[in-house]
Amino acid sequence: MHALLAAAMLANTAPATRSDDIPPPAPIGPLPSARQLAWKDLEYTGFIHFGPNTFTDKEWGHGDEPAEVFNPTALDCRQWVKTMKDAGMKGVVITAKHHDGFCNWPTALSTHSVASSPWKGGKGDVLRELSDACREGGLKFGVYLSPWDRNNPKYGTGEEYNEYFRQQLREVLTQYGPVFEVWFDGACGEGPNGKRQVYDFPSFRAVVRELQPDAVMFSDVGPDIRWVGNEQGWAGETCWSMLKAEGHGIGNDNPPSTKSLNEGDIDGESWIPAECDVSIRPGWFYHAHEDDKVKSPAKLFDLWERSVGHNSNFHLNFPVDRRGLIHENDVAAVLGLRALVDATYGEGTDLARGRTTASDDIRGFVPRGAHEPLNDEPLRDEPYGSDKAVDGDPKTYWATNDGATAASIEVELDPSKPFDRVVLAEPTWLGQRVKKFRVLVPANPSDNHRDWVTLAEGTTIGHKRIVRVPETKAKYLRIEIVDSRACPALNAISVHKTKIPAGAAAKTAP
Ligand code: FUL
Repeated sequence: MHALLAAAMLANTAPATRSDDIPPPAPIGPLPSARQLAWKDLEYTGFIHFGPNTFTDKEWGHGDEPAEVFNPTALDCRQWVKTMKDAGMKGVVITAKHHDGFCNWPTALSTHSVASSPWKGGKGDVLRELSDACREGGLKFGVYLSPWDRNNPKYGTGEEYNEYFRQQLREVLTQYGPVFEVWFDGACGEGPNGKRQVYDFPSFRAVVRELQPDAVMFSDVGPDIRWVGNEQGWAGETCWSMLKAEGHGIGNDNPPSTKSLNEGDIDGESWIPAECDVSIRPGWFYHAHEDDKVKSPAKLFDLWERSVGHNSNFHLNFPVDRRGLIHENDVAAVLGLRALVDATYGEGTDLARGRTTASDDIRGFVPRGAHEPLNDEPLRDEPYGSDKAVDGDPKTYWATNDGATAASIEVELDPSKPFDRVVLAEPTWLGQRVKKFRVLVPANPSDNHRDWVTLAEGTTIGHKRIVRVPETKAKYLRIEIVDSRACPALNAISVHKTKIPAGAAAKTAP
């Protein structure tokens, strides 16, 4: 008999004491805002780099490129939106303005924009077309507005440029409907007059909060989402949503190490989760010579698992081409990723869903070391029972009693079905709690399950933690929370088998 079950049945000959009104665990700060929680649930979003660089083969335009170079022949934002929707993305952020200062919308504040280009006789507006296509297709719309502007003569003048930038923000945040994310790049180079600008970020942020209060702001240090410390698309194995942001800024006064951005800080005073931005090609902008350098579906799957599965969001860039389309090779790669994600994590793949569970600590039971009995019906409706971790509902969760910093939960599996991924999730509205965990299976199914072998050890969990384990078949899966900042809770445990075609195995190294 299952060891925990056996102990549970002995210990629970009489029903455990229970309360009819068991309070939830107290949250442990810092805590996420509603807008941060909503953004985290998106998990996977698109990024678009498009502008004069697309036509001049540059990554950083100098700002002196004539607007005439911008002339897509077949721009179709519906094709972008369809590609991203089909890929499983939930939103898109477009470079409204990159460092070259060219505006993809007909701004009233500068002549360096689509209005001076030959595209649509100067009557075009990329932000209009994309935001309309997003609304039509059900994708969230976001903007990247580069503070570094190598074209505008006001750049480097101080308050005059800061006011220009705020006015630009007002244009892009008032004319195109709801904006879910505003992306502030940290670059601060020289402008057309050879001067650098001192950005007034507090005032930029105030404009965003005023005009789009639900939008999250990205920058190196948030305030809502942080840069993950690399542009390769992966977060640390340890990844806290907390960051020591105080005393640090954007660009040169970043938090001191990429470690802090990449892994977060357990003692960070601010809740600023990471976004993993990466391009599907080597460059952010389109270069024909990179048509054969598009990341493979297996590589993208590796990054998807190490971003979404490392308590971060995956923000994947498409360098839109000179036609104004997402290139066929990029479309094929991203749909290939979708197929891999669906085959592994899609509907019907979870081998733990609805299975029998047990735990040595259930919130609301008098802490007496008793185990929850399996299949004991009167206990199955416990609000924080272990079954809540496998019910497929992210709002319900298994939770332990106050004061606990360690606890175990077990799931009975079908031993005929192999698995190589275990996914764990915390109800992060209560704060990020778990510091260390182990994934175990019985050493020998016939020895009454008293000996366990460790398949994997980990640190943080957060919104979603994908744990790669050797391919295994087992009758029981045991998750041990070894240490936690406050009594542990899990709202999901799921178990999966990857379906990656032979020869396309994902690398695990960064
Ligand atoms: C960087 C920029 O300098 C790149 O051009 C690109 O936009 C990337 C997403 O952010 O810092």
